[in-house]
Formats: sequence, structure tokens, C-alpha cells
Amino acid sequence: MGSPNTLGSRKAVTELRRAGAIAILTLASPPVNALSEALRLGIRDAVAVAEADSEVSAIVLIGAGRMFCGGADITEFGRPWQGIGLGALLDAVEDTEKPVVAAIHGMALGGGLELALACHYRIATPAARLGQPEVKLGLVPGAGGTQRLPRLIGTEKALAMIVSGEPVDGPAARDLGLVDAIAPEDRLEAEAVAFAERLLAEGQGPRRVREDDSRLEPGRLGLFAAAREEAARRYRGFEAPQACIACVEAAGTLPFAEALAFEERTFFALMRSAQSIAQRHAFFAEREAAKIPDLPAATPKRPVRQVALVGSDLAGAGSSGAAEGPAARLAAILSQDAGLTVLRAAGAAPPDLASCDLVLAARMRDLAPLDAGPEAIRAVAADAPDPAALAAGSGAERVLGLHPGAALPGARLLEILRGPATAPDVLATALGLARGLGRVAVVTRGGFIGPRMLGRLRQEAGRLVREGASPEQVARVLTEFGLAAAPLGLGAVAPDGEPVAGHHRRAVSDDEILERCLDTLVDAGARILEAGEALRASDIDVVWLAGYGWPAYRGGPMHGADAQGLPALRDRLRARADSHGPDHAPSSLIERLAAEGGRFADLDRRPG
Ligand code: 3H9
Repeated sequence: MGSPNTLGSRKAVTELRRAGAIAILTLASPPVNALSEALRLGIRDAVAVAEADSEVSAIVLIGAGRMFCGGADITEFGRPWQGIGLGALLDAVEDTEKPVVAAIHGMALGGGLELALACHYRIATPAARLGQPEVKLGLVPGAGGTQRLPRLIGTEKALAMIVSGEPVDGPAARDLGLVDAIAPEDRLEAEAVAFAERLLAEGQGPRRVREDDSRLEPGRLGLFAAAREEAARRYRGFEAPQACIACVEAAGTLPFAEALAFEERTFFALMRSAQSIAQRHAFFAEREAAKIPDLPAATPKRPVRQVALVGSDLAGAGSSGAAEGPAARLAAILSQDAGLTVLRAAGAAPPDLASCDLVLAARMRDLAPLDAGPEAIRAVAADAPDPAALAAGSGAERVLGLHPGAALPGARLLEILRGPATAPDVLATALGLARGLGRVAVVTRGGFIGPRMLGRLRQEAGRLVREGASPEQVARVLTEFGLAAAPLGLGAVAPDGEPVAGHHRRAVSDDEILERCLDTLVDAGARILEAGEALRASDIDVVWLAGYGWPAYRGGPMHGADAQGLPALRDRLRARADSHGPDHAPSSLIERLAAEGGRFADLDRRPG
């Protein structure tokens, strides 16, 4: 093992080499060193080699590339473990008789942190992020996180990290006792080796987290009841936070091995749950949305440093943006970005546009007469920009639409509407802008996805009120489903059309309200998809998840329809077309998929 040595029999996902008496085991499975079957086997074998090598006295575990480890391989979920399970691997690492030091840079998340917890010592860079984000995927940590973390940092602090899923950085991890030392990124490996050498010099052997119960707080009165209450309030509707609390509680009430088995059972039960499937769908959907098939990754982006707001709607736009239209809200978002200078009209005079990279208006007509210099990108932020106007006039290749979603506190969407002539570098620039603003971009054609679907939803809500539902009932039903009715304009819907007279009004059940609202919304999404205006069904889900407060545990409207089955949806829409009129009829896409036994998600998987 003297010289660099890869375990060659499989695709090399680990590298094992030696520095004196220290074996350095590098995880090398880009992009995130996810603990796939190959990596699990690679670690098992490399640890065994190091353990058996009489010239090795300690082991340093480190990640190649951007991070230590992004966790279990989520793409393997839903199948039984192959090769070796993660729990069994971590037991083997912890059992090693030679001290194992985890050297952490970038991310140590989920199974990645659990791997570090199974090591005997931890050293991290200041910028490292250590966390158990499983809860955000509708899961509990499933490889000892709920058992080892409380033993290392105390029950209360572990509960906070596991239930929120929020990571901590290197210095915070040191303060918590989660890591033993901090090292600069460019010296991480060298310092980890030096750390291991010091351990050997001091005669320190393995220090196993599972063997130290001193920081557990099993008897702390009210701790778990308070955590349950807080989680129920803060994460209304989510199952996983409560399951996380139960697993951490088990750390104090059951022997280690039994509690570990309880955690593993809970993990696998949740993995099969509708909520976790929906939350994992949301995770991948968000990453897919960033991929635009006809936009090569290397497409150049323009710098965006100076933004001008034009048109009377934006001239005096406040910076709160809360109760205002999409353009004013977007202006507020741009103004909060320290890297951007936002120019507003001073009095009646338009801002000086000569040096602007982006010009934003609430209406196309404010952009049309602009002499914004030859280069500036012109963006309109309106619910329903005129598609013809997007393509008209000179400079149409620099025109696009931008929409920040609903006026909701947690919204992080930026819909990007490309016109027929929008140039690739202009689109790439808008995607870069979204990323810089910390927003999730969804690219669309023809019109914005969110406002169009919301329009159909409001219309159906109005019809329900016309037929006899009260606006309060509609708002309550949608709120109970998990939507923020009032900010979506569904708080007090007016009847759509003339109110139905006297005895024709009827009691409308909660179930009918929910079913009709959701069916209409999905049908609206299907029509957008069918027209080729959304790239994927999952993009529509991302719009609703990131921009309109759709609960993550429901995965988005299209995912929800897939999960329930499209034939039933088709049948309900057909029946409604008979009773309420042909504009309730299912879109031809729903007809086709229902007939084929297909799902919206199947369309996303087709090549091209
Ligand atoms: C877990 O660990 C369970 C255990 O407790 C118990 C088991 C028994 N697996 O986000 P990016 C892909 S649950 C597979 O664009 P970034 C991702 O899809 C897991 N794939 O990069 C993308 O693929 P593509 C707990 C993964 O730098 C590519 O990597 N861990 C995984 O913006 C790049 O990702 C988590 O919940 C994964 N674990 O952010 C962490 N992670 O290029 C989940 C990423 O094909 N991951 N990919 O689109 C993240 O939060 C971010 O990806 C991370 C990097 C912060 C790591």
C-alpha cells in the first residue's frame, strides 16, 4: 500500500494510500460521494485492507472533490440494500481497532454525517456543513444518526438538528462537540494526518460514540413533549419530524442495538410512505428543472450588475412588495440582493438606462419604446404577458418574462418565460440570475405556469361558490389541504357568474370542493404540458412547491394526480363535463395517459 493504490476490481470510488503509519482513505464518487452500493463496498474493503496492514496504525477518511459526503444514495431508495447496508458498514467502521479520523470539508449530510459519527474522531473545515437533512426527504436518519448524535452532542441539541434538518458549520460543530478540531481547507488532509499521529503518540485508541451514554438526557422532564408540540406547530402535516423525535427518544430508553433497530425500521417504513416519496420527488424535480435540453451548459452568461425599473407601475414601487403585483415583488427581491444596483425612476424622469444590464417592467408596453442601449435584457413581470408582444419588435432576442410566484413568505421561485426569439445567452443569464438570487428557476414558453393554473383554480373556486359553497368553506378546505388560501387570492372567492337562485343552490361537501379544485388545477397543468409550454410535469410541481406554497409532503399537483391514478381523474372530469358543461372535460393528454395506463412522470422520463 506504499504508493497510491486504487481498489481496481470495481469502478474506483475509493482510493487508499499511506502517509507513514496513517492510511488515507479517500471517497471519490463525484459529484457528492453519495454512499452508493459501490462506495459502501469500497469503504468496507479499504477499511479491511487498512485494518489488516500491520504498517498502518490509524486511518483518515476524507472526501475527494467538493465535499466529504452528501449522504445515502437517494437514487437507490425503494430497493433493498445490495452489497452491504449502510448501518452494517458503519458498525464495521466503528468497530475498527485502529483509530479512524473523519476529515470533513464541504458537506457531511445524512448518511455522510452518520459515517463521520461512526468514525472515532472528527476534524472539519470552517466552511464545512454538517447535518441530518433526512427529515426534509420525509425520513429519519437511518444509519445511527438518531443514536450517535445525541450521545455526542446531547439529546436536546441533537433533537434540534435532526428535527429541523438544518446543518451547522465547522465552528458551530466544534462548539457542539460534534467535531474535535478545525483545519483550513487547503491543509485539511495534512492536519488530519497530524491529528491521527498525535493520537498515536498519546496512546489514544478508538473512541466509540456508541459507548458513551453520558450526554443522553432520558429523564429530562417535558423535553420530548415540548419537541412534539413544537414540531406539530412548525411542521404541520409532516410525519417525519414526529418520527425523528421518537427515534431520538429511543436513544435514552432502549439499549443501543435495540434503538438502532427501531431507527432502521422507522427509516424503511417512512421510505415507503407517500410523504417521503413526494418529498424525494420534489428534491429531484428541483434539480431537473435547472436542466434545459436545448441550452448547453457552456452557454455564456452576461453579467447582471445594474437593473433599471421602468414604467409607471414600478416608478414608485415600495421595497416591501408584499401586497403588490409580480413586477413590484420581483423589484423588491432584486433590491435585496447586495450584488445588484437597482435604479428607479427619480420623479417623472426614467432611470438612466445606458449602463443597465437588465430592464424590468410590469407591462410589455413600457419595454417597447425603450432605447436601453443595444445590450440590455428586457424583462416583463406580469401574470399574463402578451406572447405576441414578447416576440415583436427589434431586440426580441433580448426579451423574456420573469415571475416570482405568489406573495408568500417562503416563495423561492423564479419562472422564466422564454419568447420565440429569446437568445440562449439571455436565457442562460436569467437562469444565472435566479441562482444568484437563491431562487429555483423554471423555464416555460407561451405563458407563466403558476398564474395560468392559479387562474383556473380561482375560477373553479368561484363556480363552487356560485353553486352554494361559502367562500369561507372553500378557503378552509384549501387551507386544510395545506395551501395558504388568502395570499393565493382564494381567501374570499366571489361567485363565478350569476349566483344560482334560491332552491338551485345546494350544500357542497368539503370533499367535492377539494376534488374539483385539484382536478381543475391538474387539468390546467396537463394542458400546459400538452402544449409543450412546460418542459416536464415535474417542472409544474416545482412551480407549485417553490412558488405557491404547495406542501412538500404532497409533492406537487402533477405528482399527486399520478399517485392517485389518472383513470380516476379522467372519469371525474368526464362526469363533470356531463353535469357542468364541456369546459370541464379532461384534456386530451389526460385522456391519452389514462387510456395507456401512463402517468405524467412517464413523459418526463422519455428521452429528449
Ligand atoms: C440519507 O442519507 C439516509 C441515511 O440517513 C440512512 C440510510 C440508511 N444521493 O444538489 P446538486 C445528486 S438520505 C444521490 O445539484 P449542490 C443530485 O441529484 C440523504 N444523488 O449539487 C445531482 O444530480 P444531477 C441525506 C444525489 O452542490 C447531483 O448530485 N442527504 C444526492 O447544489 C448534484 O447535486 C441529503 O438529503 C444523494 N444523497 O448540492 C442531501 N445528493 O446532477 C441531499 C445529491 O444528476 N443533497 N445528488 O442532477 C443535497 O442537499 C445537495 O445535493 C448537496 C449538493 C448539498 C449535497
